[in-house]
Amino acid sequence: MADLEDSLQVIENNRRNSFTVPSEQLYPYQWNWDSAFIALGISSDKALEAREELNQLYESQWENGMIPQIAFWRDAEGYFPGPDEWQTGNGKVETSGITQPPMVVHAAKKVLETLDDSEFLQKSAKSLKNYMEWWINCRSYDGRLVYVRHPWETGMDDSPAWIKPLEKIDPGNPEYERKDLKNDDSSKERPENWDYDRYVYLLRQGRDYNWNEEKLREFCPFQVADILTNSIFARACEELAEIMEMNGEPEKAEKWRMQGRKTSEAINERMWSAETKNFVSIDLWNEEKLMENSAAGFVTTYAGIPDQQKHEKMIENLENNFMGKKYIVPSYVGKHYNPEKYWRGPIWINLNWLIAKGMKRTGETEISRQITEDSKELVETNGYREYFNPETGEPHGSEKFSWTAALYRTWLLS
Ligand code: 9WN
Repeated sequence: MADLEDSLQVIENNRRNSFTVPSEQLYPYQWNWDSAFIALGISSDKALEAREELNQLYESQWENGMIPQIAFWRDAEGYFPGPDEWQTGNGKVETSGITQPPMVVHAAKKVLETLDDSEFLQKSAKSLKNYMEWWINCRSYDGRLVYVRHPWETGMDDSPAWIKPLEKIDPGNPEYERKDLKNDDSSKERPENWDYDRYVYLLRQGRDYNWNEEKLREFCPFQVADILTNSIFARACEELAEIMEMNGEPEKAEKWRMQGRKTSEAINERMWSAETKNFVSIDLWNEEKLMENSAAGFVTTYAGIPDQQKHEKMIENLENNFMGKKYIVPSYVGKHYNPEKYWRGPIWINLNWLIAKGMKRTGETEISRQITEDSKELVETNGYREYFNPETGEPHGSEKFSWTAALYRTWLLS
């Protein structure tokens, strides 16, 4: 039976000293946005552990401000690509050379609401400001939209939106051994070798350029303004402003509020597709909108971005194309839809959490309620799994997945 105690147990079993692995089975290290979701899920009743989770994440931050996607704090088997492949880090810990959506700002704000801790406040203010400045300095052309240079940075690795930009890459015949195909199910559900060849190509290119962002801006073939990352970034700007206020820095707070507005405006101006009736990502090499109908577009509501007209069209799309399934919200609908394949259709609890929160913020309380109820039911019936089939509710991917347990708790606690 899923409940507060049981979900906490999942997280505690996945904790390794000062951080929590997404799942021992598949992902035995610290992941950036996973840790943020985990901290969020325990922020109100286990705030000290949540603080430790984030402090450990801050420890992995690079000198240039980037907080990496993975920090390899321990030796572990069973994950590719490991530290030997990335060959980088910050001197304290080996890490990957890319990042993930900046959910950590929201998590830190939540922990700061529970804990009166000036040391953690100062540390968070400094680390998060550096991280957010890194996005603008190293990952933006216009100071408004930010870009990613690897599908793993989006957290939605094999989203059909990445097919077009990845098609431009000829990876040759890279040698590597996948470790994620642990059984027949995972072979069917995880991304294809076609995608992995290109993931590895981009990784090795980053390594060849010594993770130099300026050089990679010149040469990296995958440069995408991802709608999910930009929406989370816009909200993170608002919340960084609040953290700056708490830290007695009102001028910096104003600067981040402005940044959030600038990013939101640019999203309305540049990332809307009237044809798809959704916000979409952009391939920045040729300014091409990646027209796939992904649930990522609905996360714009999480930062209150859509203007009225776009909002209405987008809800029409959500109701007509995403809500016909037994459970909502499928991560994608369209010609590449597969209800069991990773980010090509299954329901992911973190995406549902973001959309439910956004729907509530923008006045769509009934949709928000429905997403929350469906998500809870999926977990209560099938356990804390990584993803679920929207047509049957059948669970897939890793068992005892940390962010599923953590976000389930936020619903029980609210
Ligand atoms: C690559 C850890 C991570 C999540 C991502 C999810 C999956 C990794 C992988 O697992 O990605 O980062 O190897 O498939 O797509 O969102 O952070 O849970």
